[in-house]
Amino acid sequence: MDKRQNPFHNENMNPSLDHTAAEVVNQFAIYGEFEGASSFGSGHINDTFQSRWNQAGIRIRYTHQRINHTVFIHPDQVMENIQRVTAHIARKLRAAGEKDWTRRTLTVIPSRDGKPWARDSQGGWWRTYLFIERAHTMELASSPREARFLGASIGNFQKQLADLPPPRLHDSIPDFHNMEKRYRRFYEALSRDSAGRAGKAEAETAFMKENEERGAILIRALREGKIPERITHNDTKMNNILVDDGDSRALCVIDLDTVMPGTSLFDLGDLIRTVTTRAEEDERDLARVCFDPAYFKALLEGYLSEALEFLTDTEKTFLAESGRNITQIMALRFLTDYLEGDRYYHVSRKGHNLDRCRNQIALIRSMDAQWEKVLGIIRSLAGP
Ligand code: ADP
Ligand code: GN1
Ligand code: MG
Repeated sequence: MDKRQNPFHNENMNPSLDHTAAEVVNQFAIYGEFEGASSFGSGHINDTFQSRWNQAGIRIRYTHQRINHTVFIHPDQVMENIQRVTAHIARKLRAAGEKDWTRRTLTVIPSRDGKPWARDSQGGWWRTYLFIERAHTMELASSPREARFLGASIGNFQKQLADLPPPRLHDSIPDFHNMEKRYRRFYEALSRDSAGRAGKAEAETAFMKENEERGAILIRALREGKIPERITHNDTKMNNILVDDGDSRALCVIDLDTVMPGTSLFDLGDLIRTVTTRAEEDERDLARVCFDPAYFKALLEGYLSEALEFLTDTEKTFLAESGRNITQIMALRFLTDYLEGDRYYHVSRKGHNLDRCRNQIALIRSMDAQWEKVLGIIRSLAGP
């Protein structure tokens, strides 16, 4: 196809990708007149597009994603998880008489032969969702009020999935938040130093070594059965929550590839990591990377308004540690990817992964500097 005629074409995109995107939309059970499409979103893993259709005079949009097949080696299992989880939430919303429920959970559009995915001629895996209108994602929270909504949405998401019928969901990425395994891979990358970068990351490496023991707390508690396994999202950074354009309330939890068994603390932790900071994850001006206790308090209030009824006493003892823990695992993963030559995360500049690692370490230091406040807030909201 001539790229000027290709509605998916985007100058910044890998040239083969716009072609395959255009090829794949017609495999999904979408009816109407195709009007155009473009790439969308800023995720680190998948490639996202929106398409526009005329259905008997009404403009309707869909979201299409090419699933990163290197990261998710069983895309069919990922889609089976997503289909079960979204259908379960949809049933609950409808039973509760929730208006507008198709904006409150993702809706999977099947392929024309009834599968929740379709393949392109390059071997790529694709999925399609209803495009959720009048909503946006945010990279930073701009008020404690927003932080409270975000916290409540993840507490509610965990609550909605607490009674998902068996079987157990697939582990879409086994050991995704397993700090001990992440450390093993980090040490391998460090000793191999395949990209010749270890010398540029000595301070960060030292930080990681100093914090190794503390970082293993959550995964050990889970393994030893001290905290329960639940169905969790595992990638609850705040830009994976769609927010209503009108009232800024959290509307829908998206990016469900990593929904699988985990601990509630992974999800709370990733929210703390992204909602309580005043700078984006790759901000280089580290003076701007500050943990804000007011956002932390509001986030916890929102989360606990939904989660207090199901959290065990032992889970509550780890609430404070959860944010520090997930921030540490991100620092470690960014550093490992930097050492391995940027093979995992999308990067858009030299040293991008090292910048992200430094940023996350700065956030941990800022949390540590205010740790007594963190503990005080937890005590006031969740008891001793
Ligand atoms: P990634 O894994 O790459 O982060 P996401 O699933 O988070 O991909 O999607 C990337 C972006 O696409 C989101 O931040 C959001 O802006 C947009 N998006 C994804 N799904 C939808 C949807 N169903 N409706 C509207 N926008 C969506
Ligand atoms: C990735 O897909 P995205 O951009 O929402 C990553 C998360 C990290 C995040 C860091 C499957 O999330 O684990 O926390 O980047 N997802 C996967 O921004 O590895
Ligand atoms: Mg995302």
